[in-house]
Amino acid sequence: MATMQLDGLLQKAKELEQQALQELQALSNTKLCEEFRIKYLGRKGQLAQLLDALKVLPPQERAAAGRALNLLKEMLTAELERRMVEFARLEEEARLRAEALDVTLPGRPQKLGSLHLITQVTKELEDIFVRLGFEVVTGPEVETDYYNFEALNMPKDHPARDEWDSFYIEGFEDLLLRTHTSPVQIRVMQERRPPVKVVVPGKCFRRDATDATHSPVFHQIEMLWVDKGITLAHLKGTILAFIEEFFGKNFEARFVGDYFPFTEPSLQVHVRRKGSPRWLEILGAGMVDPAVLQEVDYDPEEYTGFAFGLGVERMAMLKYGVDDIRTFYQNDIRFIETF
Ligand code: FA5
Repeated sequence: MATMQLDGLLQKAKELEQQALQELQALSNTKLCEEFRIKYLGRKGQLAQLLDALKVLPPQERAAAGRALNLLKEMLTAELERRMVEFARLEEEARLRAEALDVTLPGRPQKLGSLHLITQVTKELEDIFVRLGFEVVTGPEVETDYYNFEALNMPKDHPARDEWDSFYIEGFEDLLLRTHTSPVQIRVMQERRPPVKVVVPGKCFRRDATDATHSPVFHQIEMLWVDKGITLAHLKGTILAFIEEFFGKNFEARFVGDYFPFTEPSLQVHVRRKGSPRWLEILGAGMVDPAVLQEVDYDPEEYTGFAFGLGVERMAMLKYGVDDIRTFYQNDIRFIETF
């Protein structure tokens, strides 16, 4: 009985060998090789099933049959491996051929991007201020109530806060998107002793109704100069100098009285193209209020200073004849490519 089983098993092994070798010859790619491996050599494959059947043989026969099956397994594995390597090489070659770049083809020019007009104008203004001896610094766009209002002489119930209708951060009643770049004045003065001479470019956010000259997100450049003996004459001289440098001789400026809790006196500046009936307000300015200097432990008896915050979009509108501030944000490629 046992001999019958041995014979039967060896016969099956022979058939398996013939069939497997035939299939091996027919293989044509690595995917089929893998299917072959699973079918014959896998954990539940045909050879494994034969090896399993060894268990019923008496021990003395089991060894000889086991050796024969293992030899068969080694032979098929080696043969399969040889074919796998061959197909892998062919497939890699085909892939490289398919991905090959023809470096002799003529080039197709790609359009380069350019800086947005607002970025260009910000850089142009920064350059002017750097030439006038100012250092460029930046501050956070998400601010605390303290820096945006309180340290600028606007306690919680101050009516001037209504001027800057704010976006608060949900869940943090003390945090808001800064409504102007002035909070950076405080941050800088807290860190440094005078003289301080800085400009601060950055985004500002207000719940302003959108119209031709107002956007809920816009850009300001803040300027602050604190030292001994700074007067209103420095303020006017600096403003007139950078306006002429930026706009050239075809524009004119006028100073108009204003009110800011953190400057005294305060004023605003309007600019127009000479001959145009329309003035546009470009900045708010003033002499730094003594209360603000005290807040950062500067002695107002010893030091004075001036500051202003100018609207970058408004500067760009005037210089480049853009009638509506919304044009900057509509991303019309014809507008963007003009500059
Ligand atoms: C201020 O923001 C003050 N922090 C300026 C300042 C700084 C005064 C330092 C004194 C000392 P005001 O709200 O006026 O001021 O804004 C200044 C400029 O920002 C305006 O003249 C205008 O050019 C621009 N601006 C204000 N709101 C908008 C808006 N919604 N869209 C576009 N530009 C704006």
